Amino acid sequence: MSVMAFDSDAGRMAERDAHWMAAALRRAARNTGRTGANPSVGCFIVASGADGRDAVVARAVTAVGGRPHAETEALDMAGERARGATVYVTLEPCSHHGKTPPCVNALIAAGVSRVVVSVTDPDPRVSGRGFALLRQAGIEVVTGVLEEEGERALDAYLRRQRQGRPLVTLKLAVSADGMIGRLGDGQVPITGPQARARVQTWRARSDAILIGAGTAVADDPLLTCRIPGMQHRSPHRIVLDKRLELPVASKLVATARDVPVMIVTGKRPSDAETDPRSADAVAALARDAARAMRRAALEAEGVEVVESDPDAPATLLTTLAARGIASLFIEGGARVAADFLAAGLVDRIALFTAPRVIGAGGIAAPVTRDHIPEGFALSASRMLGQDRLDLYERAL
Ligand code: AOF
Ligand code: ZN
Repeated sequence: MSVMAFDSDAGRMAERDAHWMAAALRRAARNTGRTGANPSVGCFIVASGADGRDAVVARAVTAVGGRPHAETEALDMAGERARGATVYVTLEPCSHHGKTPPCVNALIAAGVSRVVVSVTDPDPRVSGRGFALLRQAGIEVVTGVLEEEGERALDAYLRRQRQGRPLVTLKLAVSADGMIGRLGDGQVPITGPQARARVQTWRARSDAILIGAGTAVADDPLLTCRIPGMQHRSPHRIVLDKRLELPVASKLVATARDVPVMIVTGKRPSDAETDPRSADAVAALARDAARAMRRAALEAEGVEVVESDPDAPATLLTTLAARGIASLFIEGGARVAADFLAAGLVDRIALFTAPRVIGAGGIAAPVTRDHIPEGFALSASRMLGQDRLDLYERAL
């Protein structure tokens, strides 16, 4: 049990609330990217001891997979010690009967006296109702504590709830001469080991990674998180593959039973309009048959094939959000990056610039430090070994 002393002065209350909310936010970060369609929420239950000191009686985070919710976990841990205590929670407690009963009911039944929250839940089943029910039960409710930090911690969930699409981060590794690779050369190493390790931790925190078929075929990447102890945190891998070109022998397909692979492909072209006896129609039928066989072969290996127009990034993002994907990490190549940027659907750019020179035959990067798309502002920079990392964010 950790103990912390505070001035009894009422003016120190805000400071105390901010202190415990910061602790709840740190706890929430533990399961970011691991709670499925549910946000990772942190919860601390703090009781005042007779000596006026705060004592933590429970700390919890939304469980892996999204349930139980943080508050019910914390209340279970606290037991009778929750009575009269203050509950710090990073998101408004839920008021709906979903896959689990409402957290507000559990908080009321436990007899807590105060609930301090960072962010109001935009889920239409909750949104303000959680606060109202707690207040009706005579519980003091304080909202908006460390709200900016809370919004940042829940950014992917909030984006999905408010805009119906995932938060999109575009990662690019660019050589000193502004290239992302070399035509026909497969994977060309651009960044060093520290930058690559950083990319793998981002993979672990994302719900899904997306690449284009060109990159999937040329590079034959695995796209998993291989940091020791974090291998189980690899996200879903998505390939935009209009013509179903991903080889059954690729590393992605070979590992599809361990880490899910989704192929997004175009709808089958309509077979109307042409004369069914024409050469065009016969060729189209042959193409359809070959495609159906490739699809069956991929599905037999455990790959999920989804039909959505790969040239319409907005539609694709809506499809992904409906499947519970709240954070998407785009890893290549140039065409996919350019398409998402042009559609205004990139929220953050993680740009690595390496000292290595690619030279002749290079594939030009759609973004470099000298050519940052309009609307993005630099939010952080650092060196990782020899490579420079610049993070850019789109102003909301
Ligand atoms: C909480 N605490 O830890 C989380 C909450 O499908 P269900 O029943 O699990 O409900 C999902 C919704 O619950 C989700 O959209 C969000 O509103 C809320 N998530 N709420 O009280 C938690 N993860
Ligand atoms: Zn809940």
